[in-house]
Amino acid sequence: MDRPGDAATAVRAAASGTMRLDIISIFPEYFAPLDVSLIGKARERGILDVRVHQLRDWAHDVHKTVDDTPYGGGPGMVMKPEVWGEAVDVVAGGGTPRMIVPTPSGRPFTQELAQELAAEPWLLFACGRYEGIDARVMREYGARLRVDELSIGDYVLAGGEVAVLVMVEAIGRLLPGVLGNAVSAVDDSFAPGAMRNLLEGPVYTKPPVWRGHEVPAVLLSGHHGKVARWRRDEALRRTVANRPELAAGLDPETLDKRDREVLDELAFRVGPEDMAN
Ligand code: JFH
Repeated sequence: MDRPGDAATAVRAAASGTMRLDIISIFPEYFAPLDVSLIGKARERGILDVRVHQLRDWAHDVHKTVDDTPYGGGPGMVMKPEVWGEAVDVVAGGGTPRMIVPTPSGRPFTQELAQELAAEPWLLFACGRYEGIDARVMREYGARLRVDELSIGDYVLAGGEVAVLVMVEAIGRLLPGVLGNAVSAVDDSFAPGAMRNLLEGPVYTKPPVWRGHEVPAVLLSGHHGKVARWRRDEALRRTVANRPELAAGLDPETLDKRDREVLDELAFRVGPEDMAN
């Protein structure tokens, strides 16, 4: 297998459009997992070109300071704009990567956004720590680049690094040639399209009985129509149990008679929320 710097890899990059990912962080060690598994293989194949940068390389004082106290008071520290400015200027160079800044106050990172980002040639991820990055950094680069402040969920991490790992994995598996089975990525629960708003049901493999637990007989029947119907029943049940807000948003027009039976058994009502009380 050839290496990302090889001539063969450079040729493939130019021909098939390698995605370049730059990541700026004070903890580059966080990104060791990008050397393994799906993303590691994509890098070996020349599909992904990942470059991790130490933010402190652009801090000039003896202590390599990247943070300072917040204007207006309050707890914690804020990342200084000058260090970020030098880092992004050098990493972006004269180019125009799409800049992604994880933050708990960003717009949601969704499967739809992962698909949109998977079509970009170059992404630059800026990982904050402490209470975040001085807002003028996003203002400055928002005038030159497309800047997205994104949240991976409603909980507070200690910094942007883990959010970037999540986003890189979600985006990376959508790139052509990354997944062994090219069709699996388009069939995801949250992919925009037919099965949107329905979670996946349970899955099983051999043996048919394990510690006394049987695989549902319908899956061994070879009856494709019955299997599809059973899977949809299970998907509906699981969606009602785990994500009632998704189930409530199902379009009644997309529900057949059997769907309505399953939902009736669960005493679940589809449609706009009742605002009458
Ligand atoms: C990040 C951190 C902000 C401020 C009340 C709630 C938050 C701590 C950089 C993304 C998601 C993150 C995330 C991303 C980047 C950074 C820690 C930020 C505050 C006020 C406290 C620093 C967190 N989806 N969750 N977390 N932090 N508080």
